[in-house]
Amino acid sequence: TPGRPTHLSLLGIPLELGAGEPGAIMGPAALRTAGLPGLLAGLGHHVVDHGDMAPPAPVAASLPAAAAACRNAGGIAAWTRAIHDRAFALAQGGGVPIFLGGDHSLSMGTVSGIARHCRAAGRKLVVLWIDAHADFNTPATSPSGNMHGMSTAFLCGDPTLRPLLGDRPFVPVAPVDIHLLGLRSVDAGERQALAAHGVNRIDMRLIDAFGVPALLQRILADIDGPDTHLHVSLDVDFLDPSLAPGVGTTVPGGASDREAHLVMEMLHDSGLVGSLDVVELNPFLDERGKSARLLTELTGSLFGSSVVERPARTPHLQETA
Ligand code: B3U
Ligand code: MN
Ligand code: MN
Repeated sequence: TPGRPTHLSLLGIPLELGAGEPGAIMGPAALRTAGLPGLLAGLGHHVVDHGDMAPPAPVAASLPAAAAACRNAGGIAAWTRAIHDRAFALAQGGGVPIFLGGDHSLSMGTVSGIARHCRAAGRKLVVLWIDAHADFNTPATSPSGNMHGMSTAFLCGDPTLRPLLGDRPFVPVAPVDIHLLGLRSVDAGERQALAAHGVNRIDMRLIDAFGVPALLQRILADIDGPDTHLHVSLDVDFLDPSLAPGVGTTVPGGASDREAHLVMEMLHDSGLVGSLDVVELNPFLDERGKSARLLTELTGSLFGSSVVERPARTPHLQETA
């Protein structure tokens, strides 16, 4: 295994309230069935599987009308707070948390918890959002009301979504510190807002024209620094639906398995990755586990799986656990 062994903390988040159709609740189980914990341990890492989160009790206080109008808003608010607490605690405990979803609304909790940790630790947080979508809708712009399409807007501090986090300290992520990779389905309202806020966007056209290596190298060179924590949020629909059909929001023209592996390998070699979400896997829609298997292999690549030994840079982020 190139690179150093790392303390990895797996946490299953069986959440599907943010998605348009059910099934993502089974995501964590499918990733375990595909062998994810064993694969990571086999790479030499110290793996602790914290199991699945239990569904939190619904929030007592009611949400403001704008947020409350979204689908399952009360449930999402309760989950966001509970996930935030777990993510913050896991990050504070040292090591690299890996969050197994569950739909992409869970990242409102994971990334906000990581952002709070980074502020406490004096680190800069950069988010790499690997997804066909921008997830930058707000309750006002969303065509669906599905909250998995609003996560990045929440993280950037959209005031109508802020109440989801309740009394937890909210540390916003600057839009310029979010990098969207793999875009090919963006709503009109989102598109305007992304440009206005200066969110970094790499769409499939750029990937076709310039390839993964040049584009990712530019991001990594930009953010490189000993105090940078890179959070990777991997949505299954980044991948082409022919390779990963197990997701509710397939969009044609996605990444190949080779492109996706290269992204993960380059991220590993950077030594910058401090936390990971693997989201939107819907095993009910999968074909004989192929999406779960591919995601498991990609996660392996992110944590050092490699056919030929290659020297990796010493990770900046050292576990304390
Ligand atoms: N942009 C659409 C579709 C969508 C976004 N994220 C996912 N789907 N997974 C929406 O509903 O916000
Ligand atoms: Mn997404
Ligand atoms: Mn998506």
